[in-house]
Amino acid sequence: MKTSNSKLTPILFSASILAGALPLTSSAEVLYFENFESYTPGSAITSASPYWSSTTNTNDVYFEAHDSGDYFGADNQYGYIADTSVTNNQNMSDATSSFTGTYTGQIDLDFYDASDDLFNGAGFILRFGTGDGNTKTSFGIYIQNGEIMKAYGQYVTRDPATAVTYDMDTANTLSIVFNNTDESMIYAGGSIAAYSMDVYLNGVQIAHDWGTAGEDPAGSLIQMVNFNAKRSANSESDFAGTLYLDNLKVSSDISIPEPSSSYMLIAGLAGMLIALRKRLLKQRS
Ligand SMILES: [Ca+2]
Ligand SMILES: [Ca+2]
Repeated sequence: MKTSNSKLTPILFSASILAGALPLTSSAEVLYFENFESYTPGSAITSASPYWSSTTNTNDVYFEAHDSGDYFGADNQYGYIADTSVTNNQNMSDATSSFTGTYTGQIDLDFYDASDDLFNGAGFILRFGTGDGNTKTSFGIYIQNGEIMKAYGQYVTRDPATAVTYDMDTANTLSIVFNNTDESMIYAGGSIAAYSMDVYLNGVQIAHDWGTAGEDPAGSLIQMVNFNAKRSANSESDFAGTLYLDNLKVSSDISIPEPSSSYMLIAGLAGMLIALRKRLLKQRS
C-alpha cells in the first residue's frame, strides 16, 4: 500500500503550535504566559498565584484582576496595576514566577494607559533579569503617561532623551527582543548588539540596541519579569499611576515577523550610501 507523509505534516505542525500557546508550558518556545483569566474578577493577585512570585496590595498600591472596561476586547480579563497616592511613599513589587532562563528571546505585553488616571513621578518600570530588584535586573523600560523610555545604570534610572510616545486610551502591544549574550544576534526583524534590546510598539520598531540597566552582570539568564516604580517621601516625585495589562508572554524564540518599516528605512539608506560611495570612487578613478 502506498503511504504519503503529506497529510501527517500539517497535523504535527498545528499540534506544536497549540502546545506553544499553553500557559507555563514546557515547550522551548513559550517560557511564560499570563492572560489574567484564572482569577476571580475584582480579586487581588497574590503570590499564591502560580504566575506571580511577589505582588503588592497595600497602602493604595494595587495588583488585581479586572474584567470591566473591555480594554482588550469583550469578556477579556486583565491585570490592573496601580499606585493611587502621591503621599504613600509605598514600594511596588509585582514579580512573575521564575521561568526557564534564556539569554535571548522576546517579551510581549498588551497595555492600556488611560489619560484620566492620576499620574505622578517617573512611571512604571518593566524590569527583567535573573530575579526581582535592581541587583538582579539586566534590562529596564519605563512605561507611563504616553511615553516609553530606556532605563540605564545601577539604579535603573529613566533616560528622558530616549522617550518614544504611544497613544493613550487605546490598547497597545509592546514587544522587546533581548540579547544578553556577548555576541550580536541576527533575527528576522534585524540585528541586535551584545547586551542590548530592540523594542517594538504595535509591530513597529521604536528602539534599537538599547543597553542594559541594573546590577545583574551582563550575560545573566533572563528568568523573571517584574513591575516596579520609584517611590519618594516627596509628594512632588512620589510615583502614582495606573496601567492595565494583558497577555504577558516570554518566549525563547523571536517572532518579530519581518523587518519593520523603520529598519527597512535604515537598510534602504545604508544601501543608497554604499551606491553613492561606489559612484564617487568610480568617478575619481
Ligand atoms: Ca486576558
Ligand atoms: Ca505613590
